[in-house]
Parts: sequence; structure tokens; C-alpha cells
Amino acid sequence: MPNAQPAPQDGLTLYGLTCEMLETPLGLDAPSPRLSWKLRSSRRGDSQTSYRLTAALHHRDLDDAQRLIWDTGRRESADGVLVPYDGPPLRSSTRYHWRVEVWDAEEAAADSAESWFETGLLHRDEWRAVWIGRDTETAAVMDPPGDEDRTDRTRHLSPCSHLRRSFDLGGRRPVRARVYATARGVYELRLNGRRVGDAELAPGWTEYHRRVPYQAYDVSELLEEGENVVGIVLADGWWSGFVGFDSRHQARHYGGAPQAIVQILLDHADGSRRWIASDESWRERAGAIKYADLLMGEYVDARDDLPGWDRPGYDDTGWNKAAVLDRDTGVLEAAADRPVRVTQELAARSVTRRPEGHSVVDLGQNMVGRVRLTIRGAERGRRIRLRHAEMLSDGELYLANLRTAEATDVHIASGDPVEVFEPRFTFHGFRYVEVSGYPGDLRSEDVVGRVLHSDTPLTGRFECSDETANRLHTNILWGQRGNFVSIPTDCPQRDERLGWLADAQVFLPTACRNADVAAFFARWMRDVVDGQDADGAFPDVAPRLCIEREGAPAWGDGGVIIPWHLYRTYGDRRVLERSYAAMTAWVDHVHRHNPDLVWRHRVGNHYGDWLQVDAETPREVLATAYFARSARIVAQAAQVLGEDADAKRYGALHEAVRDAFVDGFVDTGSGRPGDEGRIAGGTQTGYLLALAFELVPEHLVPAAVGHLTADIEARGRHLTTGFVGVALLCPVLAAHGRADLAYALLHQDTYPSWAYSIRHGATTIWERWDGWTEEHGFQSPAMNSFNHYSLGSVGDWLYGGVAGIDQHPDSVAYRHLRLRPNVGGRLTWARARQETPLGTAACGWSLHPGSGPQELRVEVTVPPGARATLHIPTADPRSVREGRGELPESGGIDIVDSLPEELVVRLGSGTYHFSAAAPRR
Ligand code: RAM
Repeated sequence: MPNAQPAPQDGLTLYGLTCEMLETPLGLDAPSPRLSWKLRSSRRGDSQTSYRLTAALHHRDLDDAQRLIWDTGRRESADGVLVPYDGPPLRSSTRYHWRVEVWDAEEAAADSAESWFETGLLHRDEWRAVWIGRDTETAAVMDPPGDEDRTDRTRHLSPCSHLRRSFDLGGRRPVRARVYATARGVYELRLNGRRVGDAELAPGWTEYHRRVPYQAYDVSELLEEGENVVGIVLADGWWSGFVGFDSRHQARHYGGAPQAIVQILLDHADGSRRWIASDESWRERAGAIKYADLLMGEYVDARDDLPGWDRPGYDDTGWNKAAVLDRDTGVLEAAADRPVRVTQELAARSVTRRPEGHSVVDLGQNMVGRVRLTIRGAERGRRIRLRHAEMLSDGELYLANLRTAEATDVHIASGDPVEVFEPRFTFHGFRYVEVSGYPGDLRSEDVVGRVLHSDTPLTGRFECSDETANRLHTNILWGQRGNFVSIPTDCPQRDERLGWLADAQVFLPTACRNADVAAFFARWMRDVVDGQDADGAFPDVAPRLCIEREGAPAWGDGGVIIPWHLYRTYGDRRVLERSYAAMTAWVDHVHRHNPDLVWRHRVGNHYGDWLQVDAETPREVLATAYFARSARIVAQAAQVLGEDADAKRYGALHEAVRDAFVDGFVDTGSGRPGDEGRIAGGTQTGYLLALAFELVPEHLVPAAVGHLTADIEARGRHLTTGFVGVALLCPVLAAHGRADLAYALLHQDTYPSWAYSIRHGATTIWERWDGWTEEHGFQSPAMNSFNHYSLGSVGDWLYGGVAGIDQHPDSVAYRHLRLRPNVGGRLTWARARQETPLGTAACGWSLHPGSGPQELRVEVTVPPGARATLHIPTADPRSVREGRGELPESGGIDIVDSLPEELVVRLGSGTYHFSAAAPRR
């Protein structure tokens, strides 16, 4: 292939090359992986007109020569969103180098770039390894765990296994080496004394009965001539540890003890291959980790460390033979999303010595992860204990809201002068750490908060002139990071941490703004689909656990809403295809049991508008609104996928459910005057659902909006919405001409409001509006998380409604942006920037005192390949200028509409600076 030409700086420039929505994935198993790229350009109107993709492989036998295996030739297209590889069948364990070239409107070859992906084991019969673990008969006796401070729960947990095998490479190091490994449990892979990879809590949590993802590692550089040692440390994790509500369910949801499977592939220069696989030849023993559990914490007795166990030269006589626990490799699949990683470290903000002798450390931020503690001068056998909490009560940890999660880590000192303790197979949600048993004075630099989460690239940015709104955005972002740990969870601290579908679906639009969550959610959608029952009901939580009942309204509907939103946001059609049968089955299930189209039957646990305050949205209103919405989405999805008969059928169903909603719940004018447009129950959420899902007859919309706003006003501009209604609040108000009220709610800082929690020190979004109040203090500890993202679903509106980045209702992958700066509230400026599948989009506005009336400046960026409709709010549409020019002379801008209070223009790609007379407020 020709060499890459240096890209001209001002023209089309490629960046962000991905395969299956991941950068250079290792160990992919999709038969036709999709390739994507993004573009930037500083030239206005610049756009890709065609591309060419090629792929080549380094053939082992060809002395590193690259062999071209795929060439699309030039294809006309304006973007590079998920283009499927359609070359010859891919081979296992093979690296494919791919290259994209793009041409611009002047037919000039504009840029080219290269990347690669590598396949894993494409065929299940390539697994020759078997699942191994502890032989419980012999091993438990070897290392009786220190019992003195075990609780009833942790007494059931077993020490972590160390599994090892040594192998001899003689005089030849392979030219290439890969490890494919995973666990039923969580594991850390070691090779010759070094940790392999940087994944935490691998392989994460999936519907293990159906699939267990394996990870691929490039270990070519870690091997040596002669003896080599591969090792695995294995803990219970989600497989056999405590998960979910402990009071109702014990540990061991999936299996009694963890298992690992490992396969090493060695490629030699002469083309020969050698496999080393987990089998009965491996050895096992317990070591320092007496137990490690996601909810309970980790207990390490450093006196029982096994120095050198994962290095050559170690004598493992006396170790147990590993037991073969299973030979079925049918559940193995290549990991399809980014792993959990430690992404940040937080320094302790303060250390307070309490009269009882322990210390309380404040990390300044409610975070998720664990602590790395440096211990100096502890005598052998000293016991140092860490406990974790989100809040303090009278200066001590407030632990009640953790329920049965003990979140306690213990280190028994080895006696080394300096020891570093960091648990490896647990995580906690906390801001405060209680350290007891520490020798001497604990210094703040001895405590580091290690932040971990699924490593989805954080690509969005929102900022404005108001510090409280900025803190709200930051709190939302921390809530997202801390709760995206392999799956989207509801909370990170107590005995729950489940993948609740409603939480996920209301928060998804916000999540997509903040980060690239395409692969993360597409992967989790498999658990959602796997969790569907034979009658077509989606679960409340995925992976399905703890709750046997079928999904509730707005919860089960997540199975329909999420793939649709992923398709619209990322252009991921495959997630829609893969979920489509399940989506239709869900709507059919609801329909079958509710033939009169009001959703009253088979409502599962029917949570209603969960955690609403001072309002009770009738459950049938909420359920039927969601029935209508899901039917409509399925009709839209059918249309996209070319399922025309379905599109008609579900389209008709949607209309019929809408009519049933109107008949049942909308006052159409039959009764008392003034009641027209009322929705049964009269709650904010009832109006929001009806308006957002377009269930109110056109002529009654203004009346319904009037009832909604009257309720908000009557409550002194306060909300009553719970999880389901809250996401719709600001967007619906703004869409119906009441952005002023949306801003009033954003700025409101008396209870209940977002800013109320911020005024009281929140650094994450609370589960409940009244998680803590001046009047009542803490809410019931039975359910009171201080790190829950659901009420943070307003984050989408900060990007879309305040700064003004959105896409046109018919647009997919942000190909047609709708930019609508929303000058309002007490803001004097706001701006947002986010990655779209085409490139970076940005929109910002600011007010400036002019000589006469205030001036509004608007700056927007439209990525190459996209177009935008921009709404400029102004008191005088004729005042609008771009750059130094008058409109429409300025390049690339068409005036679409000149209304009394706004000018609507159409833009091609590029960055634009507008000024105008500020809008009247
Ligand atoms: C609680 C959690 C979760 C919610 C369910 C209904 O356990 O708050 O977020 O979805 O209830």
C-alpha cells in the first residue's frame, strides 16, 4: 500500500478511526467488523465525497510483507459511519491493517489514515482450554482463612485462587504471542512476574448463562527464552460473590466457585504454532487474599503473600492440582466493549483524627473505586481496616445506607518497612474513608482514591456562566462514570448495583453526550435481550437477577428505547437488527395482555414514576403512554430495517394506543370548562409524558401545557417528577415556549430541586430529591443512594436545550444538526461540544453589552459531512452578521426563515461566528 501523505492542515483531516466502535480492538469475533472514521476541516463546506478502504495482512510466511486482501475501490459517500468489512472471510488470531483514503468536493485526494484490528478465536472449536479452578476437597484445608474479624457474610467467602503453570520455550522466543483468557469470576492475568493488561474486574458482568466475554492480550514482549510462567489470580466477582440485594439473595448466583480459562498462542518465525491451555496440569493455591467480594470488600493477609509465584524458578511443589471444572466453551465470546480501568487518582483533601484513634479521610468527591494506602512501619500482623461511606454523620461514616454491603477492606501487615495496600477485586462508592489500625499518623499523601469505571472515552463538554449549573453537569458526569462499571448500574455503594432498565433508558441520552458509550450500551443490550422471557417480557434488570417478575412499564420499555436511541445517535443499525425481534416481542407481550390498549395487566412491579415527590401519577397513565411510545419506536425501527408490514402494523397499533390514551385519560372538553386538556391525575409527569410522546390532540396542547405550568407555578416553581418524568421536564417546557420555566427549575435551589442537593454539598446526583433535607436529615437508609444517575437525565438538556446541540428529528448519527442556542435564565453564556459519528459538533452563545442593546454572539461548529439548521434568537433578525460579513453573502450560509424573534439559517460544515441583537427576555 502507498505511504500516507502528510495531511494538509486546512483541508479534510481524518481522525478517530475505529473498528466495531473501538480503537484497535484485539481479539474481535465479528465476521464483518464495521469500520468508522471522523473528519475535521477548517475549510467551510468541506466534505468527503468518496472514500476507499483497503485491508491487508501481515502474513507470517511472507516475511512481514503485507498482502492486500480487500479493496473497495472508490465509493461515493459523505461520511464513514460503521462501514462493514465485506472482503474475504476473516481468519482467527490475525491482525488486519486497514486504511482509509478520502476525497473532497474538489476531487482532491484529501487525506488517508491507517489503523488495525485483530481477530480472536472465530470458531468455538479453537478453544482447547478447559475451565479450571480450586479443587475444593484439598485446597480449603491448606490455608484456613484468618477468622477473627469475619462477619457472618464474609465467613462464606473463600480465599482467592492463584493458578499457575510454567512452560519452557527452550532457545526460541516466539515472534508473536497472544493470550485469550477469561473467568467465571474476576481475574488478573500474570506473566513472568508482570501484570498483563490494565483491565480491572475483567471480564465484567454479563448474562453469564448465555455468554462470557474473553479478553485478548498481546504478550509478545513478555516472553523469555527458557522457563516462562503464566498465572491467574481468581476472585468470586459477580459469578460467585455477593451481588444484588443480599437480604433476599445470597452469594453464588451463578456458580459455587470461580473458574478461569486461558489459552496462549505462540507463533514462531518458521510458521509453527504452539498452544498452551489451562488444563489439569496447572497448579493452584490460596495466598494473601483471604476473600475478595464486590459488596463486602477485600481481606489481605500480607504475611501469606506468595513472593515469586508468577515467575520462573518458583517451586510449586506443595501446591494443589487445579481441578477441571467445566469443558464447555460454548458461552465464550470476544469482549465487545472497553474494559473497566483505573482512569484517575484523587488526592485526599483532609485527614481528621477522631478521638477514638481512627482517622476519617475526605477525598472531596463521591467516587467509585478503591483506596491505595501506603503503610509505613507497621509491625507484622498489625490489622489495618478501611471502611467507606458517601456521607458523614457527626463526623463519622454514615454507613446505614449501604444496607448489607460491608465495603470494608482489611490489610494484615507483613512487617515490611513500607507496604502498599490496594484491594484488587472489589469496588466501593464513597467519598469518605475511615482508616483504623494505622501505625502512627496517617498523612494525606498516604491515601489515594483510585477511580475506576468502564473506560468509555469522555468526549463531551458543557460549560456556562453559572457555577451551580456547572456543578450539576459535573455531578452528572461523576454519576455516569461511577455507575458504568461493566454494565450501567443504578448505584455503586449498597447491596444492589443492578442494571435497571429504566434508569438506563432515561439516562442514555445524557450518557451519549458525555461519552462515547456506543460499544458499552450495544454490549449491554445483549444482556437485556438475553434476559427476555418466553412470553416476550424484558426484565427490570439486566443481567437478570434478583427480580423474577417481568419488566414494569418504563423499565421493560428500555429494551425498545435503548437500541433505537443508539441507532439514532451512533448510526448503529446492527444493534437495532439484533434487538428487533425482542423489541417486537415486548410490544406484542404488552398488547396480548392488554387487548383494550390501556396497559393495566402484566405490569410487573409497576414502580410508577419512581421516587416522585408529593405527586402520584396514575400508573395506567404512565404505562399506556409508554405502550404508545414503544409501539411507535418499533414501527420506526421496522421502517429503517425494511420490515414494511411491521411498520404498518405497529404504526397502526401506536395510533390505536394513542386513541385509547386520549379516551381514557385526556379531558377533551366534555366536562367543566377549564378542565380541557387535563390529564388524569393532573401530575407534572402525566402532562410531560402526554406532551413528549405526542398523545394530546393538537388543539388541546396549549391547554395541557397551561395545566403543567400552572402546577409548577402553584408549587412555587418546583418539580414533583420522579425517575420517569424528570428527563422530560425541561425539554418539554422549552419545546412549548416556556424555556423561562425550564430555567427557573434549573436554578431553583429550594427543595425539591437539583440545586438543593448541590447547596448541601452534593458531588454526585442523589437517588432521591429528599436523600437529605434540612427538615428531616437523611431519608430512610432502606433506600438512599447518593450516587444514582437517574435524576441527572437533565444533562441531555444542558447540551441540547441550553447550549443548543441537537439533531433534526429525522436525522441519524447527527448528519443533520439542529442548533438552537437558548438564551435564558441567569446565564450570560453557555457552550457545549460533543463528538458525533462524523466529527466534532459545537454550539455556544454569549451576551455582550453593546453600545445600544446587548449583543448576542453565537459560535457553532458543524463537522464535515453534516449540515445544520441554526436558530439564532434575536430581537431583530436583520441585525444578524457572520464574521465580518452581512448575511447571506458570508460563505456557506442560506437563510431559511426570518421570523420576528429568530433567524433560521442552514449551514454546511465549518465553524461560524454570528452576532446579532440579543433576544428580548
Ligand atoms: C431501586 C433503585 C433503582 C430503581 C428501582 C425501581 O432499587 O433506585 O434505581 O430503578 O428501585
